[in-house]
Amino acid sequence: MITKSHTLSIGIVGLPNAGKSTIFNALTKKSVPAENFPFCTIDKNVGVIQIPDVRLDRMSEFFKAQKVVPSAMTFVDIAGLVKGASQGEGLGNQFLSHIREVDVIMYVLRAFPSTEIVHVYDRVDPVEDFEIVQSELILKDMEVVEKKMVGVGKMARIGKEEAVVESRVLERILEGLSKGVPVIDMEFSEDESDIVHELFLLTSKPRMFVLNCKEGVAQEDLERWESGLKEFVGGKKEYILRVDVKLIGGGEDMEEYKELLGYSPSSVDDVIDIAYKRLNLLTFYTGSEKECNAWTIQRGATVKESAGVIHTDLEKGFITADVVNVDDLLKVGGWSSAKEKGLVKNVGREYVTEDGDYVVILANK
Ligand SMILES: Nc1nc2c(ncn2[C@@H]2O[C@H](COP(=O)(O)OP(=O)(O)O)[C@@H](O)[C@H]2O)c(=O)[nH]1
Ligand SMILES: [Mg+2]
Repeated sequence: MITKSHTLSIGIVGLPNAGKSTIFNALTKKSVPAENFPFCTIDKNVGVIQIPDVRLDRMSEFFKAQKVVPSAMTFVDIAGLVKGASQGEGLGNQFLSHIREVDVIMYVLRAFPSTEIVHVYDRVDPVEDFEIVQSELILKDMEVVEKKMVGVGKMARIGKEEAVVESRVLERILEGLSKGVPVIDMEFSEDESDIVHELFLLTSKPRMFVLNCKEGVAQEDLERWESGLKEFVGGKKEYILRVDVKLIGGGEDMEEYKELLGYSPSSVDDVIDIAYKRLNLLTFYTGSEKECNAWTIQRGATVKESAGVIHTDLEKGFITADVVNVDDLLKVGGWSSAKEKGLVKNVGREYVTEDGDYVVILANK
């Protein structure tokens, strides 16, 4: 499944007082004005930031481009969930609908003790906090699936073949959810995955974790929590970030503070980088004196699908594309020498776009 998107969005989820808004503010300090990105809504809980990209910087410098459009990332600060949110306790329900729209869920988990800032459950246990929040999402998904099953079941009983297949998938999802398994951890065939995707279930989204720490938190606690969370991100420790809100934006006393902490806390760029990896994305480029663009697409996408990110018409009318690695292009001094040196490949619709490709698309209008 290819996400055709010039931006991707990350929903910040967690218990109240976990530090979500603090981290959201740090991340979006470098927010771009919303009018640069017509697709984004104006909302104080939504921040759009540009993805730092040295290749795009070099390319726009080379072309002396009049306009530069980097890829963007949207962060959505979703208000705190507590037990019972799926039933609509507090404002829970409303915020669950915000999560539905994001590509990745970033769980912010409180890993700092404090006497002044109350923890809703009066203890520090990020792994359990995650499980509480996730079970609310699971309950919400169960509700959606159950509702869906009613309609699909009817169609299945009158013998609609697609409905029979869908109904089987729904049953399996429900069974998994009722055992506490989020959809992302269930296995589906390719056809089934399409059905699952259409449901936009909350627990089908990839997860990443931010442990909101500060100095004085014991290393062994951090390590224990990380290993507790690891299984939820396919065993990949890189999807768990230790963040210190004081340092996320960088700072002058960084080095001194690192020593105090005993590790290097993550920066805004690290968070973006990991989210990018989590979604299995790559960047490709288009550029000229007029405008230089960085585009985002999932790995595995063909050049024709990539063309669709730029414009749907380019995908529809796709004929062929010329491709060269952007660094190579700049190294040899531009298009004509890249062509002369045989670096430019002419490719068909089945070509799989690579990270760093500079593409020129030929399409029927
Ligand atoms: N000591 C300390 N306080 C923090 C930290 N992160 C957030 N806070 C404070 O905890 C309170 C709740 O944070 P907030 O970001 O609003 O939490 P949210 O409810 O998850 O959005 C605020 O008073 C923050 O200043 C942290 O890492 N250390
Ligand atoms: Mg908040």
